[in-house]
Amino acid sequence: MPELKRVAAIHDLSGVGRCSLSVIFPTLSVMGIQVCAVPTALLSTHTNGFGDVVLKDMTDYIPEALSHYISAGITFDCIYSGFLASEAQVTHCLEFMDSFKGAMRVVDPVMGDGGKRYRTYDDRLCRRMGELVAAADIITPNLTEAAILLGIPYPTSPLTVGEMKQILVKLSAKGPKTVVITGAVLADGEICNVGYDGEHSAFWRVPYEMIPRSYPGTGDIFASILTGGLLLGDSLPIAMTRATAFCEYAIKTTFGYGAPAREGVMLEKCLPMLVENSSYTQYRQL
Ligand code: PXL
Repeated sequence: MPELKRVAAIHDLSGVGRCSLSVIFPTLSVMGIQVCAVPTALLSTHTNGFGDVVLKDMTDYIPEALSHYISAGITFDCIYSGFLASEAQVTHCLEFMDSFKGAMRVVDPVMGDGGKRYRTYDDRLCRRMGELVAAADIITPNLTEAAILLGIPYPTSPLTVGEMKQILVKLSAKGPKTVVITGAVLADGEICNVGYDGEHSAFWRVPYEMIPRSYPGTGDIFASILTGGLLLGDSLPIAMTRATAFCEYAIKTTFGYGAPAREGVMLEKCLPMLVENSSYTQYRQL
């Protein structure tokens, strides 16, 4: 029997808008990885552009599901968290991590984008997200989330490579060996996803073409494919390139069709690319 990796995905399920579990399931599944959903909240849509959202908080469900998994002898190769609906969910994510010691710990510290916090995140939840980051092996903030985690202003002008490296190293000093920041605008004119591998003191960048539109859920797709790549044995630069290449393709496809931005990228049209044999060579040293 082939050994398939299994991920506990502690994220919300938003019915409309192609983010979180709605994109994590298909992307990891086509990569041959089993997704076990641990929903943090059920939402009618994501919180960015559809007005008054219906939100059902699933905080109480999470520790009960964990107890069941432990008693049933179920194990996971990876604990991967994202959008959280309450401070208590940080504690529950930590309990998940403690319960499956060998599992890779990926924290996507979903808190905001474009310099702004998402409307369901307050100071206290953001502070507690810092605790989760400290327990992670790998984190995948965007630049907004990196600034929140470090308590610095959101950089509104391009960053030099030296400044970018400092941000990566400071985040890694909080605990995670591997830090990947999405959407970095660099002073040398490139828009990149940048990464730091603290174990080998290596810095990476994967440049991509900027499209003048922001699609919700692309951070989730990126983090999901990065996680999948690392679980399949990719090196960090290859996993970053795999994830960047797919996001760029999905964004350009969606932009090309003129589809409404708030509905996210046209994932259904793009998924086959994830199973094609591609060469991932665009990365460079930062
Ligand atoms: O894609 C991040 C995300 C996840 N979950 C919910 C969101 C967002 C971003 O808006 O609202 C519910």
